[in-house]
Amino acid sequence: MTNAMAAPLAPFVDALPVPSRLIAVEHDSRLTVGIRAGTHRFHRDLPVSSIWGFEGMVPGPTIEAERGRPVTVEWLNDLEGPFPVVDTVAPEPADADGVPVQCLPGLSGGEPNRHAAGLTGHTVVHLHGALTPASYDGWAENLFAPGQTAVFHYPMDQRAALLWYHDHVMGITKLDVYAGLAGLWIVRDDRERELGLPEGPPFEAPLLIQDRNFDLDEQGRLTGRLVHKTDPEVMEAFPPFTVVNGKVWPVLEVQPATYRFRVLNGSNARTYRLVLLRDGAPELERITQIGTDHGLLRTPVPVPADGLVLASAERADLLVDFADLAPGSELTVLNTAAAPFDGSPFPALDAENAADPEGLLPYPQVLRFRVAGEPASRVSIPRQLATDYEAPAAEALAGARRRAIALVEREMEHEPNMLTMRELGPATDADDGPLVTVSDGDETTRYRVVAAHFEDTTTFFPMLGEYEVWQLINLTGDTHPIHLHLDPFQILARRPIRYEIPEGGIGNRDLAATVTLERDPDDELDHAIDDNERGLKDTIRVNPNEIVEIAVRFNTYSGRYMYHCHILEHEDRDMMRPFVTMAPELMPFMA
Ligand SMILES: [Cu+2]
Repeated sequence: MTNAMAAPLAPFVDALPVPSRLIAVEHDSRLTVGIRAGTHRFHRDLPVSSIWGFEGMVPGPTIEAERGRPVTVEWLNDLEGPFPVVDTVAPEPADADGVPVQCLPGLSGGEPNRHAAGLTGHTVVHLHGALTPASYDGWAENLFAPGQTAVFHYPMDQRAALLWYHDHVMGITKLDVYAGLAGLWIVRDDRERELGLPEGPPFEAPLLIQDRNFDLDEQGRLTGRLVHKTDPEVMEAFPPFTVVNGKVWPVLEVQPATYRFRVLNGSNARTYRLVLLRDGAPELERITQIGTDHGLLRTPVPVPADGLVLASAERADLLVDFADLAPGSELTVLNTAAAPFDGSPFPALDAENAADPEGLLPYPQVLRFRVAGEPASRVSIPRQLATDYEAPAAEALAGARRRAIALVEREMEHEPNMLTMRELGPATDADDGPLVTVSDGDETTRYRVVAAHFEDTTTFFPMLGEYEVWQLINLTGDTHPIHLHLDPFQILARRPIRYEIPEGGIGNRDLAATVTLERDPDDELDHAIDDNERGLKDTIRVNPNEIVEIAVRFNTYSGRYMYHCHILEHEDRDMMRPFVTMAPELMPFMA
């Protein structure tokens, strides 16, 4: 018995596109990138779609930079309306047959959002994962309108890694990125070259994974018109068609050789758990992960037994070995993660049965590899990769400033739920309002909320050069990928919690909750830290019933930055907060 729905598009018929490369040193490290409306064909059998893209393309060009060679980009906003995406909330979560509307193309009875239709193209560009001075980091309120340009300087004083640039406009990032405003950015350095890793085509290929949906015409045929559809029960968009480098379910011809795939989940909300199958059986042992968000791991690691989990904005640098395969062999990448993702496991052995419309995963297909041509180079995988970082020492963290943030979903009537970060400060005995208590063994800490919304007073002022430990306390039922701008961090712990929130405990600003650091009896997650999370990260998954502790040290740039959930629908609906990095000698002058 299968849950699979008949797909309205044929999988694995379009070749995987390779985004055009813009190599900075070939342009004297001065680039001009137009941001404009364009057209794009997402599948052989779809009409062309109107999009907004960098250079009018989906995805934008892959910019390649060298460590230590600063790059200047003139971002030239040439956008014009009409906004190419129909945004809608369907009136019901399922159609007359009980199929969740998010699994289906078309508007499902939803009215087009006229405010979205009226967007004319204000934008701002953020380079995710870059160590960028605050002026050029793409603050979500510092917009440039059509006809205006922004000249941003990127020092590139950072290790080799896969970054990505994308629109970051307050409140509408979910729409602008969905319209196509995203592209990859690769930093390269000598360490990677010493290791002899594949660089450039054909043996290195980026895989930018997104999900998209399209409208229907009056005859029920797919048009290419992009649709961002949510429903009364799910405020995030989980579109049914998986798109890699801009094509729905593409196929890549590979030689019998080792390939390096630079994988980014660029979806609005969907988390993927990727499994590689041949003849229906998982072959995850072909995959070795060598890098994560901020570049190389210390040592290569296998992907987790269930598959490679990537939430929105997470990256993986993978070596995949096809060298032993005969021409004609086919391998398929499937996604086994239901949505909204809550960390629940799914065995790789069952990947062929992952289709789950109830879990907003009607089509698990992602990508296919087809082996063809002559055997070529097999890369021997070095045992030692990065040597420039270690887990922070206990002594270094002993005096670290500790911060606590509760992740909270506030149920709303007649409008989508609000997701917020509640920054917690110590409560005094005089505080008689709602409190959050966190009990760890005999020790109980009492907190009150000191900030709840983006525009509330800034309360985080990290000192440059000093370690901080941030506790992310998930009091919601879903996994949130939390992203810090500026410097990378390392995960210290994932700790199971049980908690209670009294009736009415989640207010507009207040929060009452009792959190205990022990496993909830109904909790089935293992709360493990995967080997591939023990690198330099800028986005970390915080699962339900869990506190994630990270160690972060901001080193170079003073200024106002943001941290936020990278589910774009959450980020746009208030799951974002500022912080200000400070030079210590300026602190005495702060009021
Ligand atoms: Cu979130």
